[in-house]
Formats: sequence, C-alpha cells, structure tokens
Amino acid sequence: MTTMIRETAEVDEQIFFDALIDADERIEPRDWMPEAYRRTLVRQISQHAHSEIIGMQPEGDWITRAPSLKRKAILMAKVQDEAGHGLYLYSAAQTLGIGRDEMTRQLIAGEAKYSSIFNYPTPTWADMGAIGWLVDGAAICNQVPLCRCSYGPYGRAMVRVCKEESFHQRQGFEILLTLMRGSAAQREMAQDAVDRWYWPSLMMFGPPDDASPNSARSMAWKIKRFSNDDLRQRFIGMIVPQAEILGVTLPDPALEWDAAAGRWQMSPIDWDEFHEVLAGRGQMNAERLRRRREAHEEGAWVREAAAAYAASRTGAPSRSSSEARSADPRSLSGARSADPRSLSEARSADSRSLSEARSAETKRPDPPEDPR
Ligand code: BYC
Repeated sequence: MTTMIRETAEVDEQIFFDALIDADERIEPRDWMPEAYRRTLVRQISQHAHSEIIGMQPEGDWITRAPSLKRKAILMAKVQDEAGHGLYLYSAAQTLGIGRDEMTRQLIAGEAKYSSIFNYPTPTWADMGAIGWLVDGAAICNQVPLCRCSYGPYGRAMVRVCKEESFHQRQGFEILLTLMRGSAAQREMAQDAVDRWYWPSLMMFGPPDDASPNSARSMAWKIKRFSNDDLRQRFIGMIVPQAEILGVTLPDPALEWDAAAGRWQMSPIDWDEFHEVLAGRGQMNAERLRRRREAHEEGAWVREAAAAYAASRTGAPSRSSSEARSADPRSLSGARSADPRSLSEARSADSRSLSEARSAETKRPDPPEDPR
C-alpha cells in the first residue's frame, strides 16, 4: 500500500515538474526533480564553478607584472570577481545535495572537468586583453541565456556573474585598444594574443551539436537555451565588428557571412586539440592542477580555524558546514521526494499554489542587457 502511494506521488511529482518546465517556471531546491536533471545540473554547475576558480590562475599570474598601478588594481578586482563567481556557483551546486568539499576533492584529484580555455599559457600582457575580450566575451554569450536556466539558484547566480563579465569584457577590449593605438611592437603583441586565443575561445562552447551528447536533454529541461553551435555563431557575430574597431584580424581567412544560410562560414575547428586538452594533455593542465592542489593545502589552516571558530560558537563538533550538509542526503533536494503525500495534498498543505509562489517570490531580475 505504502509503495503504491509512493509511486502515485512520484508520478504526480513528475507531472508537476514537467508542468513547471513547460510554463517556464523555476525549479527550486526543495522541489522534486528527476534524478537525471539533478545530476546534469551538478555536472554543469560544478564544472562551471571549477572553471571560475582555475580561471583565476592565468590572470593572477599577471597581477605583479601589470604595466601600471591602475592596471594592477583593475586586474586584481577582476580576479577577485572570478573567485566570487566560483563561490556563487559552488553554493548553487550545494543546493542540489553535493558538498563543497566533495567538489573540491574531485577537482584536485583530476576527476572533474573545467573549461578547456584555461589550459593555455599567458606569455604577454596582451593576453590579459585577449582573455577579457574573447574569453569573457564567449562566457557572456554562453551565460546570458543561462540567466533563464530552469533551475532557480543557477539562473539567479548567473545574473550577477553576467553583469560582472560584461565589465570584464570591456576592460579586455580596452587593453587591446590601447595596445593597438601604441607602437608597432604593441600592435604586434595584441595581434599575436588574438591569434592564440581565437580558436580556443570558439572551443569554449563545446563540441559541435551533432557530437554533443548532453545538449538535447539539457535544452528540453531548459537548462541550456541554445545549442553549442548556435552560441558559437552568436559569438562570432558579436566579435567581428569589435575586431574591426580594434584593428585586429581574426585568424580565419575563410570567415565570411553567408547571407543565404544566415550563418558565418568558417574554417573547421581543430577538435583533436580540444579532446587532447579535455584528456588533460593541454599545455597547462598539469600546472593548473598542481597550483590548485598547492593552494588547497596551503589553505588548510584557514578552513580548520574557521571550523573551530564555528564550533566554539555553537558547541557543535568542528566540521565544515558543507560537510555537515552533504552528510545528510535528504537535507535539500531529497526533502520532497521522501514525502509520500500526493502532489495536490502537498500543495494544498503548503497552501502555496503556483501563482501565489510566483507573486511571493522576489521578482526575478531581468537578465542583463545582451552586449551584442
Ligand atoms: N571545456 O554534451 P556537451 C569564465 C565537455 S569561466 C571542458 O556539449 P554540455 C571565466 C562537457 O562538459 C566560464 N569541457 O556538454 C573565468 C561534456 O563532458 P561531461 C566557463 C567541455 O554540458 C575566469 C562533454 O564535453 N563556462 O568565463 O551540454 C576568467 C560533451 O559536451 C567543454 C561554463 O562553464 C569545454 N569548453 O555543454 C575569465 C559555462 N565543452 O560533462 C573567464 C557553463 C564541453 O559529460 N557550461 N565540454 O563529462 C555550459 O554551458 C555547458 O556545460 C557547455 C557544455 C556549453 C560548456
């Protein structure tokens, strides 16, 4: 009998979940969700968080070498922003029942992915310009649609991230513009950086649509709103006029707008290089992970001190809050699914209908202005 009630409740939950997705409503941490939806989100959000944290390294390397005090201050603020993005994203992933300690363990053990783009070196100051313009530019194209992601905590985190990324892209553009208005050697340095970052930036959007195993389902769940290839096309459309203003050449002689097809024609992307980087054999993979491990070990005393301080105030045994959360698998996302009440009972008990929930919710902020 109990099993039947449970199964009926699950069917109702699935119907309710599907209805929320169809109605473009948000799924929240305490809502029931299919296990595959939860796993997909943990995969994407944790990878995204790791990318922000590893992404601090290529730019962090230039803080001491920035050409002026003003440039140093701006770069430092940008790198701190990336740390903040990592924190919002780890927090969003934690609402799905995975602990921050576990995500960190996966990263430093080399089990987790992070964006391919951060496995390339930054030999010159112009790389700070190219990263800001191209890498943050690609991030904006990818992330503005994620502000409308069906999972509430991820979508809301993206709103602030995108506002900051827009600023980052402008500062990268401005570095390149300054160099392009400088000496011949500075112009050459800027062009060389654009040549090196252009193709890896295109790879950030992921494999082509016909080789993207996750896209179809993520789009059906409204986690992703556009396919990898569509976003890549939008990105090219954004940077072509900007490259003209800068006076740099995009390193693809075949790049051309095909009005009949409504698409940019381009040379093929070197997907072998992409897969090599994903397999850990990029130019900087080993160094990025070595530095991340080292930072984790060096930060052990801070985590211990914070946990001891928290314990001294609550009298609880000293362990980090994320450990505590992940120790209870039902604490967050499992809460509703363990409740055998049918959906309608649960909803009337909650006295929180869909529309009430909508109006009670803080008004969802508008996604940031699309820079294109
Ligand atoms: N790098 O089926 P697909 C930043 C993986 S940081 C590595 O298309 P999906 C910044 C993919 O994970 C911004 N792996 O997957 C920070 C999957 O493997 P798994 C970083 C990649 O999820 C500091 C497999 O390939 N942005 O802006 O539908 C300073 C098949 O792919 C990559 C994000 O993280 C890649 N480039 O789509 C400056 C955005 N591409 O997981 C700037 C959030 C694909 O099955 N993420 N893979 O083992 C997304 O939007 C999506 O996850 C992706 C991939 C578009 C990246």
